[in-house]
Amino acid sequence: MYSQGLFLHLIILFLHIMTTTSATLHHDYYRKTCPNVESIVRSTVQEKFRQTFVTAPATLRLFFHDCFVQGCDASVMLASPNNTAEKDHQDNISLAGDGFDTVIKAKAAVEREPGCKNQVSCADILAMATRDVIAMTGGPSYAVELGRLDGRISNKASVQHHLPHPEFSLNQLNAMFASHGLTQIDLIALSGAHTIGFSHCSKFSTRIHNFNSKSRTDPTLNPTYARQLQDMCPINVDPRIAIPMDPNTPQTFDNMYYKNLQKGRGLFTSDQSLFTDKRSRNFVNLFASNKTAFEKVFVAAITKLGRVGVKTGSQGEIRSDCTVLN
Ligand code: HEM
Ligand SMILES: *[C@@H]1O[C@H](CO)[C@@H](O)[C@H](O)[C@H]1NC(C)=O
Ligand SMILES: *[C@@H]1O[C@H](CO)[C@@H](O)[C@H](O)[C@H]1NC(C)=O
Ligand SMILES: CC(=O)N[C@H]1CO[C@H](CO)[C@@H](O)[C@@H]1O
Repeated sequence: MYSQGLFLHLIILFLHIMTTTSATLHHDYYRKTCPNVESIVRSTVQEKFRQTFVTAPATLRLFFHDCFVQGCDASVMLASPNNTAEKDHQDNISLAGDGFDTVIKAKAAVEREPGCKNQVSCADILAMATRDVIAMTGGPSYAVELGRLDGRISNKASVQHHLPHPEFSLNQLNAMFASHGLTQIDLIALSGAHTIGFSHCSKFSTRIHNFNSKSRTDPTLNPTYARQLQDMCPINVDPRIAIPMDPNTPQTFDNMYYKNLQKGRGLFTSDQSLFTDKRSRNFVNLFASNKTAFEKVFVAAITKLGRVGVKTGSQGEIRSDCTVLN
């Protein structure tokens, strides 16, 4: 037991060392061109958050989807006149509009600041806003790496094989995260984002209504929780109904997600499999028992996520409108 604890501790130390530098991104990237950018973004995000809590989960999920499809380049923000952009894929249909709105408002505030016009990318604004919503909901605050350019490509077809699905097994999740340079530990920590936010009933209906020929419900689901989910999400439920993914502390970015998994209260197969599968269970247990350890590994993992597919030089641009190419 002690040696396992020590092993996990060493991994956390190692992750910390790994995240202190990056080849292209810097914490003070806008020091000369727009020194107040972080406080401008933060006050816009704060105002939006005061209007609606959904700002937080919507922005966090938008960042994840952006980074996994074509890299962290705000390509997810691009609108297309003929509905063929990334955001038009059905996996995106559930991205709450408040995430887009947060970035659009923060970009407008940055553009209004003297000297900052056309200096700050939408991709970086999304990364800053994501850091801010995590802190605002009680999660760790961290220095965010900056220097991404906005991408020029966005299409529906690219979404298909780049986003994980809620019915994924650990093997499928690991393969998808590995294809973006992320490890199983990153996967376990980043999945902790499901400590805030909402899911539509359709995303897990098989688990509670028609799991297989032997059992109506997924046997890895806590039976009491399964009944609660059946009550909230009956078979012909209104497709617009969304329920909290962490029923205990739905508005707090804490380690409750992992405590829920220990009790069979993971909403998706992808969540519960992190505990069911012995290969990932140790980290679920660590994060459930030690919030500080979770926060450390989460910060390392989201920093890595923010480096996926970053565009520099001629690969990108600084969009003046986040939803349209220059
Ligand atoms: C590991 C694989 C993952 C799968 C299969 C997955 C799947 C999903 C699904 C199906 C929903 C519900 C969408 C809806 O019905 O509206 C959701 C919501 C959410 N996901 Fe994930 N997700 C994963 C990882 C992540 C990661 C890595 C993050 C961020 C770091 C994230 C952040 C969120 C947030 C914040 C929400 C709530 C959105 C809202 O309330 O508007 N997810 N996810
Ligand atoms: C949709 O519009 C984009 C430009 O906005 C264009 O490149 C693409 O070919 C169009 N796709 C279809 C199917 O018309
Ligand atoms: C929790 O994790 C932190 C960070 O890794 C570590 O410093 C601390 O000793 C751990 N606490 C316990 C009670 O194990
Ligand atoms: C938030 C957002 O832009 N959602 C879009 C996702 O895609 C559908 C079409 O498939 C659009 O109708 C939504 O507006």
